[in-house]
Amino acid sequence: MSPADAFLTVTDLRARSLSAAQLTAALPRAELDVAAAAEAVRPVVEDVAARGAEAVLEASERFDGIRPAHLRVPAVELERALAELDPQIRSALEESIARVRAVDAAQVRPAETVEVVPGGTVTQRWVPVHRVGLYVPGGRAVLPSSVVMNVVPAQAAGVEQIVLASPPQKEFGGLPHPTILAACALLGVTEVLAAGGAQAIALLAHGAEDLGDGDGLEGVDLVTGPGNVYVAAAKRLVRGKVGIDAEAGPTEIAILADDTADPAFVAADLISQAEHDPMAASVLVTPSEALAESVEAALAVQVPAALHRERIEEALRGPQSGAVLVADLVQGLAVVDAYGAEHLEIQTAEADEVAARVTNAGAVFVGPHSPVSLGDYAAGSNHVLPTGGTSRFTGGLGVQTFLRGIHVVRYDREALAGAREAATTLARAEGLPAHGTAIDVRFEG
Ligand code: HSO
Ligand code: ZN
Repeated sequence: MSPADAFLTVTDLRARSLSAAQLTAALPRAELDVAAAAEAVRPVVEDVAARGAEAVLEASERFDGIRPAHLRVPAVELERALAELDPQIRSALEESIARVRAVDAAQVRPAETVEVVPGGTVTQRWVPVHRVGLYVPGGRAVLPSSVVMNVVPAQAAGVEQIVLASPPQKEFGGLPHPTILAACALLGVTEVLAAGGAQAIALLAHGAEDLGDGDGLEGVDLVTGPGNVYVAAAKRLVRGKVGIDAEAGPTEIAILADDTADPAFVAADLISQAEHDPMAASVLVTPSEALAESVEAALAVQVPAALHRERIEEALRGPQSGAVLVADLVQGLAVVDAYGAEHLEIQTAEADEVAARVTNAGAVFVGPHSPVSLGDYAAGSNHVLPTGGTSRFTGGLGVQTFLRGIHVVRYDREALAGAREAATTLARAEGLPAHGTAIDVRFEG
């Protein structure tokens, strides 16, 4: 198999027994050099920190080819965008918002109090981040659905101040894309910046004394949202001054499928994410050589008919994509866990049981009728998800991204007496006797 003109290069792991680390090395995945991009964007980020709005405007001229008339989008533009929004797109956005809201409402966490001993409690309070900056890209594709995916969980968490930044578009007079503005208006987001790329991230993090309209911009506490490698690099540079969600890389789909899967569905789903970016990754993992062959045949039919066929072909033929043949679903699960895909589809017999055994993925899509593109828009799940294998240590954007847990400790005298021995012993063991004294002093005299 794998003829010269195949879309997916085949890696055959059937006869190989590999450790998780060896599997990771054997699987297709592109390296994203965020460190190199960080060096490239460092001057821009530092310039914005030093000179504020003027540095952002100069960077926009250089990178977006336009100097926006307003860095802060005027309220009338938001209202106009919503008034002029195609009613069908409006109701689709409303549907998407309602579904994500329904899921996110259930993620809001009440304070939990544990009585550790009588009179001694620890309460975990969940407190929203005060001011957040949400980035919505506007390069190759303009994605108003990403406005929904950033804003809805922040609102559900109770974030008070939301600032959204999206690149100025030449064809819209230096404003962000009107559908992005309309989505902001629909969600009640009023602080919107016409800024993109590294300069937008720097502006959100550092704020500006005067945005060019006589008013300042306060820096945010947390920056979230997807973007290209320069956006990821700028997030890396501002991290520490502010929080960030993740450094997003090109989108990924992995599909674990057996011979019960419909090859046309599998091919369509691989194509759907390849459509984003020539660097997007589409990976099929299957114990069925026959399925791999029929998916390849379906790709040969579907790819040439796609609007973005060149980009899709580049993504599918790239070293980051491929088909992986495994001995069985047990090895298939080891492979998908080692890969830790941003999006993982399970198209196998007993799909629920197989999906329940997955431990590393940004989101899992189960069965033949749960394609990733459903999750991109209208499942109720979030589509801002960890890429590049980072699902090993982080989840996708959600209500919890915007919440901080604060422990509130309340002990009375008796409860403190019960903890005295343990605490003072550990204080002595650590050579920090003043720690012990701070307890003992309460029982002396
Ligand atoms: N699949 C992308 C999100 C997206 N797709 C937005 C279409 N619009 C990353 O999860
Ligand atoms: Zn997508």
